[in-house]
Amino acid sequence: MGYFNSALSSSSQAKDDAPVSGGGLSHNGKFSYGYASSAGKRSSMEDFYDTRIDGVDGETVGLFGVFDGHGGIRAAEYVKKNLFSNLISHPKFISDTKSAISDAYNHTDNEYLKSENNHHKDAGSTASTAILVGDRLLVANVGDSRAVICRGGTAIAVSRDHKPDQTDERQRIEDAGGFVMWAGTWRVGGVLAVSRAFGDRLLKQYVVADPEIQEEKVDSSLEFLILASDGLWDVVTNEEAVAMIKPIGDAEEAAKRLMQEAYQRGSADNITCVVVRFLVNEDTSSQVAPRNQDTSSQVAPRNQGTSSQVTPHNQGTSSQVAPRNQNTSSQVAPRNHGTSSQVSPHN
Ligand SMILES: *[C@@H]1O[C@H](CO)[C@@H](O)[C@H](O)[C@H]1NC(C)=O
Ligand SMILES: CC(=O)N[C@H]1CO[C@H](CO)[C@@H](O)[C@@H]1O
Repeated sequence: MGYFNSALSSSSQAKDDAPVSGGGLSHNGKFSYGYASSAGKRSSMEDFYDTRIDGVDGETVGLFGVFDGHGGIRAAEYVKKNLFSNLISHPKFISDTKSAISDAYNHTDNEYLKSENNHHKDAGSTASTAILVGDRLLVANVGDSRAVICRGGTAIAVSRDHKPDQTDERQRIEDAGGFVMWAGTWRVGGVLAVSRAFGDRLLKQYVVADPEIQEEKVDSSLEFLILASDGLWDVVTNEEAVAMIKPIGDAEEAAKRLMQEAYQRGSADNITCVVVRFLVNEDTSSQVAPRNQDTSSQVAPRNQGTSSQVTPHNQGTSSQVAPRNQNTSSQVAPRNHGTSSQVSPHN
């Protein structure tokens, strides 16, 4: 799988904090996705995201993630570059997806810590990811980014925010010899406001990258999924977010709408939203959808001005907030409005 190579080159830029957005459609016509990301009111950007559609063992798979960094961008950037590659190449990715996800999280965290040696000790990252394999949606989470679905019109959180004041999290930290202390908010060791994360070398015994994973069936009642960093969830409730984008068929427009709303409500943090719309539930029950179909039999999703849209199949649609990988973000998706970039102070 060579689709990650392009993420490595970098160029520097300073910049305005113009938001980026983009999106795409799965080759099998079963889902579309969109993303929108903004540095928000402050100028540095530590949110990253990845959206990919790929084929593994004949299955179309979708991989979506939001990675909110702290203490610098190193951990979030690393996770964005490596987590999904590690996952897709896991031998049990299709047969035992849950274990593969746990392993990939653990492995990616270990490799990150190795690669950083003693630098960037404070860098860490959340990961809120959604993996689509056939009619299964697996949501895995570490930290306080959040996944919410709309099922049958109702907003349902499908991840739990990992905060140090949660009883079981606090217990786990204390059992490992750590402590949780109030310092503006509850913090592990008086320092970190999330109880699980990638990186965070100094707190690693307590702040683990062990994901909680929930599985959802993709059926006719599942309408869409939102993944977002706390820049959204700090100012918009799950119910509000779902109600706001329910009428918006275009996933990119929906992601932008959420980002703009959070910004307008004064979110002071980085804001990154990914929206995945499930298109299986259109009235196609009688229609047989053959696998490996060629384009002539492809189902066209409703509501979507897709005529000019190209399907980024097998394209490693990696996308990124930080402008240092400008060249990758422009190849993300044909609809990418890649309006320049974000500041990403590299240190
Ligand atoms: C994570 O990986 C380390 C090193 O390979 C291993 O010792 C540990 O048991 C793993 N933890 C989990 C939860 O899989
Ligand atoms: C623009 C903005 O809010 N930047 C923030 C992104 O998040 C990091 C970590 O939370 C902050 O340090 C930045 O100021």
